[in-house]
Amino acid sequence: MNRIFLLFFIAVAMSWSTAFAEGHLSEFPPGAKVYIISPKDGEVVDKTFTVRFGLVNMGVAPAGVKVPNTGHHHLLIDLEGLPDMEKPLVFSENVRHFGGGQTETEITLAPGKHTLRLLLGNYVHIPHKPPVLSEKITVTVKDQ
Ligand SMILES: [Cu+2]
Repeated sequence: MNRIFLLFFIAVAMSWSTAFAEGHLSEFPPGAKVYIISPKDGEVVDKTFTVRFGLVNMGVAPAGVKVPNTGHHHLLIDLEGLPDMEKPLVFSENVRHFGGGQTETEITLAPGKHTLRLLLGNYVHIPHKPPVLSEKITVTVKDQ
């Protein structure tokens, strides 16, 4: 009985979140492009370094603010594959939100190779359709 109730609950929760996402999708603004200004692909960086976010043909708006052709940055760190592009992005160490409208951040990573990628999300953290996604770059953090 409990299991059936749980499955029912999951089904309701899933349909709710799909319906929620459908009502909150934002279209890809014409000519939009997001990219990492620095570091450059292949760069060797200190343990703590600054990542600068570049955005073309779109504006940055804080999370919660619904303005056409805007969004806020998400930094994908060492993320395998891509998140679900039709749902609000999760908050994690690998998916960092800049809901304040920040255009750069300082991060600290362990020595070795890491991948970085930017993904724009709209006012409810859902990627645009199609997504405004940067190239994935690889940096090497110095061993000290
Ligand atoms: Cu977000």
